[in-house]
Amino acid sequence: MSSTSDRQTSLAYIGLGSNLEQPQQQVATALEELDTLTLCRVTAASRLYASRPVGPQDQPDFVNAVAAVETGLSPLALLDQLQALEQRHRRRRERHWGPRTLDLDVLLFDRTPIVHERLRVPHPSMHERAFVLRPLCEIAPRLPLYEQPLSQWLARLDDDVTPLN
Ligand code: ROI
Repeated sequence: MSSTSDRQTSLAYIGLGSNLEQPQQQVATALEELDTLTLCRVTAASRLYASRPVGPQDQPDFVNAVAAVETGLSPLALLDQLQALEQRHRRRRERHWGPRTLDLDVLLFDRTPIVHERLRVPHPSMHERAFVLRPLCEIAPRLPLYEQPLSQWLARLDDDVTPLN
């Protein structure tokens, strides 16, 4: 987008994940596409990480990343844009907690907690997931989550998440 400086913008952190159909490519492309969404600009992106699946183990390893997105959209309008992008990747979700082509989650939206039937922010599981915290710490190590730095949350976890690039 050309400029977001003349309007009220927010900073959202988006988690990306894929474990189907060339996951590395899915995530790399999605990171570029985030920058093309209406009123969205990617201001930071983590490396890509390989991670063992959380949940059912009979599925491929995941590729995960996190992006910081400056946006003039409301949280729900951003969610709509992310879901449309998932659909353009022909998102498949074979079962609950099963493999998927592309998953885009709003992790944080400014410092605003959101409780809505479509969206909860902070993402309710992010503090217990190394595949989210490891890439997020790379781009925003001092960001607080429930009044503690992200790095402290990550230090509590078994971190089997490894950078790919
Ligand atoms: N596990 C990993 N490692 N990465 C993910 O992105 C991911 N996403 C999910 C579940 C199935 C919970 N497990 C995951 O939705």
